[in-house]
Amino acid sequence: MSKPIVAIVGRPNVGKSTLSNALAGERISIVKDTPGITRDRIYATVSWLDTTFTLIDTGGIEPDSRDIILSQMREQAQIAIDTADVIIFLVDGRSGMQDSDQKVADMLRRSRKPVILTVNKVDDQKKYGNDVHPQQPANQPSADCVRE
Ligand SMILES: Nc1nc2c(ncn2[C@@H]2O[C@H](COP(=O)(O)OP(=O)(O)OP(=O)(O)O)[C@@H](O)[C@H]2O)c(=O)[nH]1
Ligand SMILES: [Mg+2]
Repeated sequence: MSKPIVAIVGRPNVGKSTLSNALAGERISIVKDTPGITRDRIYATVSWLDTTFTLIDTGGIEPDSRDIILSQMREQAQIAIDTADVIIFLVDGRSGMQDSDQKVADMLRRSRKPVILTVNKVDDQKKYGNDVHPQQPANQPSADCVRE
């Protein structure tokens, strides 16, 4: 049986490639604090817990742009959506919900595929506190939010 396909989709700069690299365990995608860095579809085979799957990192979707490059990136992301068995819809918890997130959500709804909404950039423990970081029993170190 062929491996299931998981696509990471979202608007630009939300951290799709960072998550993709973390899941793949290697730097397969370029990460930069500039929107529009990933332009194509980037594939990796990932083993996570007991499952092996194909992961696709996609370019950020700019839903309304008529710019030729941005519309080609949107087409590439649509191909990933069409190919995927499951879609990780990545959003940025720091910037909050944007109009383009809603438009990406509409695209994903139309796909009728299973979608996992995933909120990224919530690693600031002071800001997000126990909303996202499980409380640790006293004198036990927290290991859930270590970043390089
Ligand atoms: N604080 C924080 N920053 C993050 C996190 N994930 C990604 N970033 C930063 O966000 C910026 C964009 O990350 P990318 O992974 O390149 O984002 P992307 O969605 O692939 O961007 P495009 O390919 O341009 O659409 C980089 O500066 C990352 O270091 C996170 O969980 N927390
Ligand atoms: Mg990227």
